[in-house]
Amino acid sequence: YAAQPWWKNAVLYQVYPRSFQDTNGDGLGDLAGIIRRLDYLAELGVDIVWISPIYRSPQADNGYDISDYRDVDPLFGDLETFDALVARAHDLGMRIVMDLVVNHTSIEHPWFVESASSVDSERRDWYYWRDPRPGFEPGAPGAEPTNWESFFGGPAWEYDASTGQYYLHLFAREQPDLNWENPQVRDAVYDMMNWWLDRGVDGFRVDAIDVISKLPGLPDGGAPRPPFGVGHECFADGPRLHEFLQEMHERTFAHHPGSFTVGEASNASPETALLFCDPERREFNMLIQFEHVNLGLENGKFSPRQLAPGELADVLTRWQDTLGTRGWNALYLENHDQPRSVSRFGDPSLYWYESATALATAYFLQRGTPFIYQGQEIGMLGGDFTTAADFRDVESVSYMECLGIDKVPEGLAAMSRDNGRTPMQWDSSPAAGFTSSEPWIDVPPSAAAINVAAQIEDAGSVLSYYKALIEARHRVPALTQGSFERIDVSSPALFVYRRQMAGSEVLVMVNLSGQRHAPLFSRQDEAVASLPWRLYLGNTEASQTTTDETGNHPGSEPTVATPLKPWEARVYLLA
Ligand code: TEU
Ligand code: CA
Repeated sequence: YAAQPWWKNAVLYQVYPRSFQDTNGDGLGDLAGIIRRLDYLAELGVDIVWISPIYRSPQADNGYDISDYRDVDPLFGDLETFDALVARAHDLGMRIVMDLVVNHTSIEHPWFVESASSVDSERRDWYYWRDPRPGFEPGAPGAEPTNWESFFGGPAWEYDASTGQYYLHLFAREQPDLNWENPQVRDAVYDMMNWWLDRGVDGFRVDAIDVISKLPGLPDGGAPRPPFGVGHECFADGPRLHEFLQEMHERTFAHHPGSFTVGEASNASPETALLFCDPERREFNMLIQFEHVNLGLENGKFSPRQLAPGELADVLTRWQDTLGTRGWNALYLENHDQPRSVSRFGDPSLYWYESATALATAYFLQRGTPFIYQGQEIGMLGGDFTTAADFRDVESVSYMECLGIDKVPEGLAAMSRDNGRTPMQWDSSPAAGFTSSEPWIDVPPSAAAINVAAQIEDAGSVLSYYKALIEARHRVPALTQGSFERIDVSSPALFVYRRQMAGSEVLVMVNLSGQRHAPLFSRQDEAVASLPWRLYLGNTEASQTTTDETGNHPGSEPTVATPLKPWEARVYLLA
């Protein structure tokens, strides 16, 4: 086979440092905590660790508001500890990927402080400063330069009385947008990136990258497109976006061959995703897209509707088909911005184990690089948010402030980003082994039963199942290089797909519902169904997750025609 980039055969694990492992008893996770748990990650089989921002930051958005790109926040440790972390990870054969937040800085970044100091500041143009709308009292509602809404709700402009102008912030008001039109800004960003790459970092996950290029003239926006607000079309996928990304590649990654890059693009469709990840365009290796996690949010981010069976699988299939063999998918169900997948897409009360492992099987074996978010590998559930005081996230806190009530609406409790930010559940002690003191955010009650200590020795646990999936990705060539082909078995709840290449073939069958379903292969696919498949991995007792050294599965095996139990998952190899 043609030599392929290393990251196609890799599994990535995302660490949210604030919630991973505390070592100094301040209730906040830290770099020393990540170092302590690197063995756990290596043992799991992880190849890449993406660490959410650890740079110096006032923490208005948990580190996504950076005040010094070249230092570590004292909350997390220092540069020396970071270097030690990278070195230790490399010793264990893992790579370290940093979060790169360059659509905006913190208001405390010296660039912004200088920019805000006067309309004549040399750095005034490093950010977007505009006059109030003519005819309006400066600072009064309606005087914002455009009608754009911030991702976190409310206007995307903040008035600065001292210079009489507004600055743009697509996210929180503590996160002013950098002006990418200014070449000095871009130079400063690329210098900083090279500084980290030279230091030994293996790549970047590039935050909110599809909004760095704004429409010239900054016009008003039209109707909102939920879950996005007004003005989205004026800054998402802007006219110079790809020019900037190709320049970034040329100036940074091109000088660090083998570095890993994934962009985050909330606006991407499968068609536009190819613009970012087609290798010939030299931008990113892959893209974090949002279509599947935004399903059912047409009425707003905090008014989710029930998904119909098959909706999730249909979207994922479209991404597989459109990216095809040209692009490459970042495969994920969870991250620090999303609710826990079992809570959102599964059935935590009746089929916790089955739905956690079925969802895992459904996404993990597709064509692309699988991402695991900390705690997902043990089937962690969302938090328990009943009053406004339970929230920590800037987005949820300001949403509650706007509502002006104390009782938490169901949709917010279900969708709040804090669901993904509760402490990693290492054991069943009161703070889940995360800290020796009070954690910065509550540990959910489910931690008593769902934790690493309870699962690590158990071959039938969610954790062991993830381990088996990772092993499969490393062992079975078709899972990396094979084509993807969805097979219609006439039931929308059944997600059946085949991965295929010369000499290696896999059939994945997942029931994404709480009802039993029999697969009905079409005449055209009967030939596929009758191939000599042998069961390799599954989540029912009849298909225990353990296999012997030859990869063979002992015991009685369901055939591909056997009806699937609620949330049953099976993985077959061609004998
Ligand atoms: O997220 C950007 C993004 O587009 C969304 O996930 C956004 O957080 C969501 O729509 C709000 O509900 C990235 C980071 O992942 C996120 O944590 C940061 O808050 C954001 O950028 C700003 O840096
Ligand atoms: Ca700490």
